[in-house]
Amino acid sequence: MKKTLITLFAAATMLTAVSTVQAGDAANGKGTVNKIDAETSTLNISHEAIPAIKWPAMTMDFKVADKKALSGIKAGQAVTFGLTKDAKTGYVISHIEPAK
Ligand SMILES: [Cu+2]
Repeated sequence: MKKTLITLFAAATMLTAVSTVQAGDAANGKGTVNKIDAETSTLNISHEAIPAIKWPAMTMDFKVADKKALSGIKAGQAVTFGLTKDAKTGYVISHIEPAK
């Protein structure tokens, strides 16, 4: 029984991890990665409009909150991502996944 509960919990955690909408996100976006700079944790993304924060479509640099978010992301890839607002640096990518 205990094992079943642990398995269920792990599955629920994984579902949360792959979801594009996460608690704490200010907005979610869609776009294409142009360039990745792992050293500075910066991505250049051409993103679609993000109505939640009144952004038109544009090409810009984003910082990722955690470098680990970059694993599995490649230049040229279509992605979905979440943004959180950092008091100092503005919007940063909280999570990013290849678009489905
Ligand atoms: Cu932008």
